[in-house]
Amino acid sequence: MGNNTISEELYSKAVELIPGGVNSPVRAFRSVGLHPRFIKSGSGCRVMDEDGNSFVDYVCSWGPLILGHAHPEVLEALALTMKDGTSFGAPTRREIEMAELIAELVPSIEMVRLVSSGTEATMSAIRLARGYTGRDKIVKFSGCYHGHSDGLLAKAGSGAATFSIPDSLGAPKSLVEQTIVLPYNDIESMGRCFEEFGSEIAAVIVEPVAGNMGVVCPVPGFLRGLRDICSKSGALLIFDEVISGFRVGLGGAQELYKVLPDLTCLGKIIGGGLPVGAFGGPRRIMELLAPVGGVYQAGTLSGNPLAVSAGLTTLKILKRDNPYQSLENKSARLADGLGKILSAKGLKFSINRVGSLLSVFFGVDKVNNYEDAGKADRSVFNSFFSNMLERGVYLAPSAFEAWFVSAAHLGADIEFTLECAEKSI
Ligand code: HOZ
Repeated sequence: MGNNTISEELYSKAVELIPGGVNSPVRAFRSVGLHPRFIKSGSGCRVMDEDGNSFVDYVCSWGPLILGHAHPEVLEALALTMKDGTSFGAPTRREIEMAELIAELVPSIEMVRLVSSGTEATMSAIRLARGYTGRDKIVKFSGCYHGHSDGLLAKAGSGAATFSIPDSLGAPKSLVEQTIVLPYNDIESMGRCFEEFGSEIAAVIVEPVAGNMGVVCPVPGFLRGLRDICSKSGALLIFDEVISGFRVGLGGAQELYKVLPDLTCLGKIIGGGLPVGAFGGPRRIMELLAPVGGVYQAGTLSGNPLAVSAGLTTLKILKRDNPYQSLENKSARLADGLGKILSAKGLKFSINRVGSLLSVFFGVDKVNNYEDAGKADRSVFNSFFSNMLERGVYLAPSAFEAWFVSAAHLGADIEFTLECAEKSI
């Protein structure tokens, strides 16, 4: 035990008390054959582990930290809010401000309900869609991940893909049978599905930029096609913008691709690093929620003052500073640099990127869906991952996850990352 690192010692203790030693599977380094680093602190684009190692961080808490770690304005807002108490289970002034700002910035949202996680947002949006349409079936796409509620754990991405459990044990068969799974980016199969089951389908849920099988961009016409088919059949189109919301632009993927869903799910960035999710849409649908309508949905800590304060401050900063062009430039430099390094070494690869969201797939030359992603060479990823970690770059420990660039990553951090990549391939 004497020569172990502090992270190793903490990990051996954690596995005795917490399943797998982690409170969310994606944090385990199992699929890359390592033990997780225990993180002590974060500042800007860097995290520090318990052993005193510092890393340029591209996990950024799996997406929320678009402004980087410990942003001073977010911390100040939290400190001020905290002085008045931490939770009331009653409405507070900032929740209105937050709803107003979300409705202003996200094109399809008129009304919004705050929850505490992305999982809650998608689960509630599906219930609302079923209540609104009076239908039971839903359509999702393989490799998309919409949180861990039963009916959405069918051919799921993220940790479910990383650990080869795309269909979870314990999800009732009768419920999963209501979920139709189709290939991403394949509008023909969607058309065929609707010819057969159209009148039974309540909703189609999709990540408009997929971020949980690595990053997969929508091919031209895919999102528009989904919109048209849903509108024709009366099914609701749900965009899961938990990752893409406020990430690929202020108005999310719906603004970028100019396709409006009926319902939008948000999370990650809107919590500024605290637990928040949200779902929203037009008044005619949203007012079916209790206490106005008959679709029940609730939460003790929904709209929690601290979470709203961190989220609202983050959204205000994004609106004020509009960092998206700068994020685009840095991320393009990173992706181009990585591409040049891989090409010079004669390796086959595909780098998928939308703004500050990107993925590198090794050993394949295009990735348009989950099947393509599954062909990527995981052993090359695993050695790349551990070499990068050794050199001070912290990537998500899975070939099926995205890299997140934040406003706190400076040009020098990108160049450092490229130097490390050059030596790590
Ligand atoms: N969407 C995140 C990873 N792709 C989820 C993070 C988690 O599962 O902990």
